[in-house]
Amino acid sequence: MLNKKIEKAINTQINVEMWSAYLYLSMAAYCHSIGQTGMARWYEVQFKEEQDHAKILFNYVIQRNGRVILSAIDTVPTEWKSILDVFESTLEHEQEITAMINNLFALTTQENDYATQSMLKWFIDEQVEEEENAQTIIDNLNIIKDNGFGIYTLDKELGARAYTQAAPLANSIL
Ligand code: OFO
Repeated sequence: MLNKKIEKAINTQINVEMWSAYLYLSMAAYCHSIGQTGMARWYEVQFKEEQDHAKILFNYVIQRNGRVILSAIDTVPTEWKSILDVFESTLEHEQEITAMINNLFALTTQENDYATQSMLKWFIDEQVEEEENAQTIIDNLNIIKDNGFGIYTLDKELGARAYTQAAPLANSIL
């Protein structure tokens, strides 16, 4: 049985992951609007990954005989100043998510909920990757600056990103 405090915190996190998915879909739309189809594709993969994160938490609550409560997804930004701005916003967002996952992990320590703590380890590792991915693209953009060929090449490279279902969802219908 899932501790009620933890259940509530995971439900909040499910909503945040769905908001993240919506945010990245909005970023994909922005990239399409400025003709960066490879970058849009990168964000479309990100959109799917965020849904996976929500699904992992959804499955976990059910598995522990808890109750999933879905709530409204807030509106998301729709405009950014530049390609660099959109990726900087991504990094900032991921840093906020890392802090939320850390708080959730801290709560499991406080509540002696070791099963939830174990499940959250996947998210802790995932956040390292999420921040690294955004930082690497920002570093590349800072080198490229306004170089058209550089932007073109980066767009092609990011467009090659493929979606892979998150490992904890293996054998899950969701
Ligand atoms: Fe779910 O990790 Fe990004 O937001």
